[in-house]
Amino acid sequence: VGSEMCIRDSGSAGLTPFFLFSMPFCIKYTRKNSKSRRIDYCQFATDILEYKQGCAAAVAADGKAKQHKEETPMPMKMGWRWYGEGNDPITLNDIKQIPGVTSIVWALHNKMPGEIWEIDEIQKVADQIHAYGFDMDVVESVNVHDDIKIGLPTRDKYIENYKQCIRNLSKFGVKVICYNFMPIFDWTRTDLFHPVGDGSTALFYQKDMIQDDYKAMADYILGFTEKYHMTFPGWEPERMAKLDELFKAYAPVTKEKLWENLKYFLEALMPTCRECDIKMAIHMDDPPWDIFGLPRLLVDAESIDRFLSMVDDEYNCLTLCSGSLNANPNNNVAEIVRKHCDRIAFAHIRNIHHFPNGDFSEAAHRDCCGETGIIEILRAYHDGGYEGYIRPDHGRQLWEEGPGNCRPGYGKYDRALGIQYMLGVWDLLDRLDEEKKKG
Ligand code: CS2
Ligand code: MN
Repeated sequence: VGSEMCIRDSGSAGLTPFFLFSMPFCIKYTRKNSKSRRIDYCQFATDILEYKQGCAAAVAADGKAKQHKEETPMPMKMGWRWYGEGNDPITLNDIKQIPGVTSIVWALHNKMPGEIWEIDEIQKVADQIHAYGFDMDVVESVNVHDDIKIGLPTRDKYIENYKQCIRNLSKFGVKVICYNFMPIFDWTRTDLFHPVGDGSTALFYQKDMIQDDYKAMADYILGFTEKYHMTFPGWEPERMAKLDELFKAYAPVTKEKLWENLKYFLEALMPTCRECDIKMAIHMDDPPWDIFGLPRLLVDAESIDRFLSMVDDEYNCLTLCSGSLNANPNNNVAEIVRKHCDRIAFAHIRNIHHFPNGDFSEAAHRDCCGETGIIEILRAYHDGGYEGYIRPDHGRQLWEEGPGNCRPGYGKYDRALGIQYMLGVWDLLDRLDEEKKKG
């Protein structure tokens, strides 16, 4: 850029967030206790906690109460993926303070694929989300049972359960269900906290480490989840404990067979989706190529065309994940948006930085931090009059965020920065359109 971005440094490097925040309290209490002039940091910490709890209670008392100007309503709705109370270090109160977020992207994370999500369980989360004035329109994910992907006779039972989930979710106004159809593994990475070079870390994929040893990769991810008492969706320890069995069960499932099984599943669901007005939005495969001999379907423009025409129904939609698709740098995500804007129910925005040897790292959302083309993608959605849901996908881990206090890819800061970047671009596109209309 021609101009340089500066930040005023008051010399508190290393201690920053807590001390900057506690400064006004320090001054106030130092004066009050001027006899001893002792700064009691424990007291300050307690005060801050109480003060923050007070703020949270005020917001929860009236989720709509805002002291700042009402935000301009946008047709596109900004979401934030939240792992639920007690399961996510980020609170709804934290999320409420990010300008522009209206939708909590949620799930019942304790559910195994194939189980029914019961009304009272959904109600509990709904009460929490609604107390803060958010909608709960998008679920990510209702995971699909392996028997459905493999095409076993037992699949019909699990499809019936899935339909019941759809019906139950519709009672709470849910509009979109994000899911994936990847055999065995969800997203796959070789390093969850890889140094980016500026002090932050990000998810990283080292190509030569994902060859034939699926156990080494699974051990790494599961070692992490065990150590830090965190389970990742799609990496349920119960399923992962039976990896060899799973690989055996998937052995006869060729790519064509997997397509057939996906079609069977969706055709069975479509009438219920229509009845309940809920869109099924498939997530792209991540990374978008076969791994460990397992077929992957949603990998490029051609396969997306095939998917949409295979079940040509307005309730059969996409979760278009820019980062998953662009792990293959030949995939032009903006072009796909332009072609299928009306069938994208949910947009994941993530930027990727590629290395010449095929490795890739996740990057900040700012366009020039990676090669995914974030501005072009946003422009494509804007031109298409996109009215669906959008969320920042993975962010980097910043500042004090690290293993143990942060879900990989789902920290607080970089996703909040990403949202402000995306909305900045979007607001400008709105403004340019308005000016064009005025002439
Ligand atoms: C997500 C996916 O964290 C991520 O990479 O985008 O795990 C996504 O939630 C699932 O594939 C959807 O089922
Ligand atoms: Mn995604």
